[in-house]
Amino acid sequence: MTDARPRPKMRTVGGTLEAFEQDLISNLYYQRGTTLESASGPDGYHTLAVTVRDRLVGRYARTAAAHYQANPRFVYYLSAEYLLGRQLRQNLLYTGTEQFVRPIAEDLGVSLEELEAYDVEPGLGNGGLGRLAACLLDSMATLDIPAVGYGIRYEFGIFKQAFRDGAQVERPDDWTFYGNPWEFPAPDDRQVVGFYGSTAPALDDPSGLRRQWTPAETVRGEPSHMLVPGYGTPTVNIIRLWQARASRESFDLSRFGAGQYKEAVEDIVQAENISKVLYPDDSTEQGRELRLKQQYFLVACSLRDIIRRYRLRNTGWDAFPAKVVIQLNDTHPVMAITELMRLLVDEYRLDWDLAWSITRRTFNYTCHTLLPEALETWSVELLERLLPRHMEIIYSINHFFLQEVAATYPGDLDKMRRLSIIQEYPEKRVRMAHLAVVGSTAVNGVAELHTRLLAETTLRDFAELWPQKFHNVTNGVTPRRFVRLANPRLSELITERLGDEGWLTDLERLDRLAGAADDPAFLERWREVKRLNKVDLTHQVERSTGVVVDPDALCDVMIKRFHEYKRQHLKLLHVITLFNRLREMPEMDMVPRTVLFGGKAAPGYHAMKLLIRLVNAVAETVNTDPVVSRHLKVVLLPDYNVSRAQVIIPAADLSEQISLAGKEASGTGNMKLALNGAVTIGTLDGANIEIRDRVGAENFFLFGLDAQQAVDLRRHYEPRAYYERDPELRAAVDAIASGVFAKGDRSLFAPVVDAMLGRDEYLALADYRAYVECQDAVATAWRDRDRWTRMSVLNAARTGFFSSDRTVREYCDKIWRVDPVRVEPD
Ligand code: CRA
Repeated sequence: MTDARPRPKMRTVGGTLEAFEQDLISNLYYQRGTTLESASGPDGYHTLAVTVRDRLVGRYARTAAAHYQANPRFVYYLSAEYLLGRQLRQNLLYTGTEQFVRPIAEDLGVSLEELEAYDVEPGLGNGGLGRLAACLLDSMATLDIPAVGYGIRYEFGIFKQAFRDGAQVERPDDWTFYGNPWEFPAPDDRQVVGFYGSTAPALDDPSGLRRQWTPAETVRGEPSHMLVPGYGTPTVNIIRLWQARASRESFDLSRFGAGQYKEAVEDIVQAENISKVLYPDDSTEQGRELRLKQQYFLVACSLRDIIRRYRLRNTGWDAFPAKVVIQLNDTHPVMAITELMRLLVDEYRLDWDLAWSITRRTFNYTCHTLLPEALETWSVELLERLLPRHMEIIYSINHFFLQEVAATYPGDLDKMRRLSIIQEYPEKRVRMAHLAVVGSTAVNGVAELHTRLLAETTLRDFAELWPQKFHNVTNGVTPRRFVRLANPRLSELITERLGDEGWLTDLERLDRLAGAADDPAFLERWREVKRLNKVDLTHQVERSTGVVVDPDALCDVMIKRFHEYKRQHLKLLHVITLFNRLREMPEMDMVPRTVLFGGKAAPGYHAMKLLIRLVNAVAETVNTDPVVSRHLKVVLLPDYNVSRAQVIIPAADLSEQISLAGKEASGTGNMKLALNGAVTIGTLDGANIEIRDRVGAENFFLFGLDAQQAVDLRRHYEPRAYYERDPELRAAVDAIASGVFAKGDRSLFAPVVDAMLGRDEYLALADYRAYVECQDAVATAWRDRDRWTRMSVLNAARTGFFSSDRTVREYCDKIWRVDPVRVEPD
């Protein structure tokens, strides 16, 4: 793994253009076994990828050496999801080799864009939580924090979304079809994990707390890692992904010999299914055995690896919490708490109290939701079967915890019942969030409002019991991917204005742009950047949907998973209102708009799949109406993912963040859009509040109920009253009911109407009038070009706080207490 090439003088591992070209040709020859004359597209891509990747390997080796030398406290980030985005451009940027590729590619007669078409993004996550994990890892590396991310190498990532007759169809995401040049297998570090079986008392343990588990089934976890380079630093961390493999004995040779081909590989299939697919549900649980298996597989492999790494430089267990801090990304990896207890007590023979003290000091938990249905629980019956020893450990943890509770609140049985890790009714289940809080040092929410509501509602009893455990760490996003890579034009303009690229690692420097918001020449250039980005987006929209949109129209975007609480249906009611207005008054002078939706619905989430159909149906009706389509276009861009986000976000004028207040934990798309100069229309929810505080109320379109008002209204809410009172709302709902968007079929979208007029769970009708009026104010503001551009500039200038570098610094200060380790420069 040594890098024998001459060392460049700059802080880039790029070397010279000639050396890069030489390496390319030699990699093509020796790695792909082909020549320039006969290379295919994938050959070209793969060769470029490994040539760039190799420039990171030297840095990685030096990082590992520096970490070994320093023996620091490490952050281990455990997450069931990572949405890393495409790797090629990122790594060209981080290695400083971007500059070489264009001239070389030109020489060779291919374009970077052609090669990039083969750069598949690993879709190992659903949405915000998975992308947050990737942003935090990017920032940890950039800040030289010794860290390892652990996750699962799903064979199939988040499904690919297509539309057939407007309905979502899901196709498997075979992301490694062409191989994954960014990944290094590490077979020597494989682990074995057990499932099922039985437990028995340990002979020499009078306390009865140590027991022996004999699993009935074992599976191998094979790791590979992807490199996570820091920006502007030689640090390269890794993310280690586990893939399930059957143990070699699983192949039944005798059955195969007897012609029983299916039966012969049955065990293999069963074992390898564990890492087969990412569960494509966002915030709701399916309660499936395989999912629990996945979760345990991830934590069991990762903990063994963490202990292996710890033991490279340390002996004994006393120092473990000083050297290891494990961050649990939501509840999916929370079984790690019980697994560490099992390892320490049963296998390393520590006594219970010491093991518990070590465990509690090692873990921290980030909660990402407020929705009760998203709080994971597992049935005791399933746990007893799949992980019998872990269930016993949970009972013991709960027993000691409830003793603590009883001592604090003597006689308060209600309190005990509410705090217990075990839910008793209607069936016995393990509350993973409770286990997480009990077993962690710190618990954090992901935006100020979220943290406050967690402490007041969802985790209230815990916040009363242990107030000092609760922290807020507002989410952030990496400016490298979401500004520099996604929006090179804006980045150049910013760099020119600020004098250097320092803002990319110190994002609050963007505030110096605020002065430029009054400079007409600057505003003109800002607008020009936006326009060019919108032209790019227009091409993408036309390519993937055939719809032609006007780059000068207001680009109004709502990009996020389809979920009722996010209220895509409220946006749709607004769209239909504009449609109705134009139909009624064809001559009206309406601000031209392109409304762009992007997002997937969980395959089993029928209400949202129907809403997707409705969005597509409305789009079709609007876009083909000769009058309406002159002012309004509606597009649902298929297969929204990180790569598409990178095209949409730089082009957006208006950012839709319209969840019902009190439901969106934070949101991170809101931050990405504001940083790229989109103005937000939003409710007082999640991080919207903090965005508004920073950009100023005059640069943010606020509407709707706040969290408290929403709770109060919910108690006596009657959506029909709003429908009856407001003619425009009635017309919009009636339009859906009438079948105009379904070729006259009144039944197709009836469930959408029924949900709105029936319960309207997320109070869309209550917020409708305020929302439409706010959108009218948006249109008025848009007509004043300079006013709008000023708002746009100020949104970017004042949202530097939302860099994930700041988020990571806060985790370091409040929770992790880790120090950076400097790596020898190139
Ligand atoms: N769905 C929240 O809903 C938040 C991200 C990242 C979510 C978002 O509001 O920005 O996490 N929660 O913190 C989640 O996945 C399991 O809960 C999300 O992405």
